[in-house]
Amino acid sequence: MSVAFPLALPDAGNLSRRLAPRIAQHWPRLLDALRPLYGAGTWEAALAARLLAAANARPADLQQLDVSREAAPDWFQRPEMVGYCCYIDRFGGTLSGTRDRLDALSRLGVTYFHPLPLLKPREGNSDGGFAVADFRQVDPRLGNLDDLRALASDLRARGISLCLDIVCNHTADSHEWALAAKAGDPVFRDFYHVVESADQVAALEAHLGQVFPQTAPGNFTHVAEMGGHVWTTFYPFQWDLNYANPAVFIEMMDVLLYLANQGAELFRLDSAPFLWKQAGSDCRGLPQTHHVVQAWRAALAIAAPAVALKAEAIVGLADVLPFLGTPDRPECHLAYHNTAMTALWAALATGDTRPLATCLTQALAKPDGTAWLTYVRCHDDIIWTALKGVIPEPGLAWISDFYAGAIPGSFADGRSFQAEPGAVPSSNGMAASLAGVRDGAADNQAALARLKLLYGVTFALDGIPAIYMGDERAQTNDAAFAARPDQDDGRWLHRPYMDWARPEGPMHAAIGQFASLRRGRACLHASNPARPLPTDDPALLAFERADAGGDRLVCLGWFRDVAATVDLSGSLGQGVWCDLLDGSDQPTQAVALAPWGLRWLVRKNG
Ligand code: OTU
Repeated sequence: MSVAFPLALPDAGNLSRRLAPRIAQHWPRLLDALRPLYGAGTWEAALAARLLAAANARPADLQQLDVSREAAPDWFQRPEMVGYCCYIDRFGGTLSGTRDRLDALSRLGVTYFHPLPLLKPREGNSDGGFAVADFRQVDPRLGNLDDLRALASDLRARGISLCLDIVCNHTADSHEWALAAKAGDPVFRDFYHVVESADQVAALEAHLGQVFPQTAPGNFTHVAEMGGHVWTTFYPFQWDLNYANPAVFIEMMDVLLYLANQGAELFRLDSAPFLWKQAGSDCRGLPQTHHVVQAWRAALAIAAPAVALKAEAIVGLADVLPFLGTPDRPECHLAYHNTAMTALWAALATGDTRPLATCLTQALAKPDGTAWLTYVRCHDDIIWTALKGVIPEPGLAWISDFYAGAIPGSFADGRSFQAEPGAVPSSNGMAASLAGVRDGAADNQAALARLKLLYGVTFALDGIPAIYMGDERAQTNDAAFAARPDQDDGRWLHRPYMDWARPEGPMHAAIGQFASLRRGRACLHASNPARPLPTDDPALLAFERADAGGDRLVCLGWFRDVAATVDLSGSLGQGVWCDLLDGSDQPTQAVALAPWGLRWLVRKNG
């Protein structure tokens, strides 16, 4: 079977000179990923034509970016990388309003900006924009494509890369493909999964979990016009795409390339584990799903090599790691480090950092040339079941209750989210509220120390640390969400409008300091993983980041509400280390820790 590119390369604008080496390297990889799914066939020429057209349409400034990123492929691993995630309407009102707020990002040292979905959603409830009606249009309430391109180029001028969501598992029920399918077009019917009988639904359901068992029970929705039950893993208006159809792969690849050409530099692959369906399985993280992602990676490497992929797989670490691929079969550049995030919150509740150290040790299996997206909070719930196997289930249930405020003495002000019967409910709430900040309280000092501890550890891990909008001002829950239309989903508790009038306060200063200390610090390059160090006390987290050139940083996190002095000479040797955060000297045999203390230690004079 031929692995030659099926089309001649036109010579317009040096296209062939630019593309030939990339095609030689990545086209065979792309076929290698897709032929096991689709067999050899006419889809190959159709796909090649879309790749060429997108490469041809790539604006000159982005072509230049491609060249510079090919020369510096570690750009997303650099220590200066700092992320920021928000909803556009809640941050800047509109895309152009957001362009006026970029100083707020630069002041925090941000180099990566991830606005949550901003493409045209369905009308009414759209799951916060995760039900996309048109992948090539911006939500008209936020602006238009010109505004998006302008935002991308303003960001790039500041050294900030734009990350966009690719909601690749499903479309809105009002997307033109879904409308055509409903109107009876067999070509588009084949873009979705339609199951005819209730018995077939029951047989499939027997193996499937449920993501939203209360607000969206089951995985199928009966649609009369379709004469059957449409596969809808999430809300009934989110129709799962049928990746067994090569036309679906090609269309979604084209969406990636189109948005890359508008200026997106990273893509968050939403709900990545769910792409491929196979009767009799739980349809999560199937091998074919990885083939699809590997093929997207190869397509981008040909037509838009500046662009990086990030997997959104909020599952156990063993199921996240495959999304980072292998040296022969590269997949995503980045993946959410959700087990570290979840274990961090677990440590804050229990005072036991050992599960977190376990997660960090397991994460050492991450392949070279990739990085984690590290974070404290995001727009979703904290999913405790991702720690199954790390913390026994009764422990996870206790932690879930702790963050719902149901354990006597708990500092947390969060709420439980829906779970399947018998499963541990996940948790909602802004980071500040979960850490115990209460607006108007006489004393938020301990709560702020806890929030700072979480962010300080997250910024010391290997990868891009991402700030969730509002955390930099310790913004609390938006308890009024339920009164708003289409906000019956409990996750809106932690999706407030940015309170620009709120004082920046100590969290802003702390995050700004973490970001500036990261810059240029060789050991904090993502190629140097966080290695846990042994400690005598389960409440003490210690890990080191070390560079081959000798740069070394040890992060300490103390997960207790009392001050302590600890002896670290066993793992660090005798000597004096300096804390970059407060400038103090700390002899290794007597390191002083404040309640919920955090230290970034470097060897003195070394
Ligand atoms: C994602 O989350 C988004 O982040 C959510 O906001 C969306 O509602 C959802 O997809 C549908 O588009 O289950 O609780 O392993 O955990 O895809 C959040 C991945 C989710 C899933 C994740 C999903």
